[in-house]
Amino acid sequence: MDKLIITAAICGAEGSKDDNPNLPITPEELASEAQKAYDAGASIIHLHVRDDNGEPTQSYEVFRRTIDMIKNRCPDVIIQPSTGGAVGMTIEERMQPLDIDVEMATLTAGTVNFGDGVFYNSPEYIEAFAKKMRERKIKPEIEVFEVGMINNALGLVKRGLLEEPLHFDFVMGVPGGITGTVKNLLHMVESIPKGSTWTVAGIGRAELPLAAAAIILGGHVRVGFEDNLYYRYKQLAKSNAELVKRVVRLAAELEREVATPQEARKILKLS
Ligand code: KMH
Ligand code: ZN
Repeated sequence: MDKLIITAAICGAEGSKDDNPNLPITPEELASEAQKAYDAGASIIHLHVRDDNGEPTQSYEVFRRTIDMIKNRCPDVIIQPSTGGAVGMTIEERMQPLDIDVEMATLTAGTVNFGDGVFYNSPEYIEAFAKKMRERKIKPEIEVFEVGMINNALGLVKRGLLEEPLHFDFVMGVPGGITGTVKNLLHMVESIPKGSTWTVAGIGRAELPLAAAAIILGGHVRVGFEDNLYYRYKQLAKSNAELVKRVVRLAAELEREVATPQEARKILKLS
């Protein structure tokens, strides 16, 4: 098995300091949180940013400033900005971080209900994100909220818009998307082309069991405040690093080594 790549999704677009006061919001807080997650064992930072009011934004300037700050603290970490942003954002807003020199970014492969809203990713949107990432040589992490989205991604491969080997993130447990069970994870894993890599982002209470399953199955793991604000039932997480450290301990018990960012680049075949 490859070494384990841990992604820290440190902020997201949905949580607030009212939900968990430890949620990082400002560029300084995001950079400090990213460094602690990196020191704990994360090799990828999945990044959302917020405006001065703490609301989600896809602003080029805010992303630029935050990424510079993170790179100053941990130069070799892989930064993966979100192109999903928040429900209701336009494609133009969501595209902005792709103008920054980043190695990876997310690419959601279909529309899904998302709580009370709709996370809109029409064929036209998906194609536009894929084209831009291909032009900019940014490796897409294909976000899959429902198993049918895998087929959408394979359609992009046929049309030359995505290049194999593909890298998937199974986001499981969003209200409106696929539920976060190990049975569903196995179905996802069995549905992707041979030679692909995958990670799993279990939402809320699905985070821990799906992380354990991914370690055993040879996948990779995403944890962090974007997916789960709690350490355990009724106990808020103190930091993203606390969630990363638990995955590192689990991996050690299961005898799976954790990848450095350089090792992660090789596993994911980043250019
Ligand atoms: N905030 C969600 C609506 C991504 O980062 O690409 C979308 C999301 C996916 O978080
Ligand atoms: Zn995200």
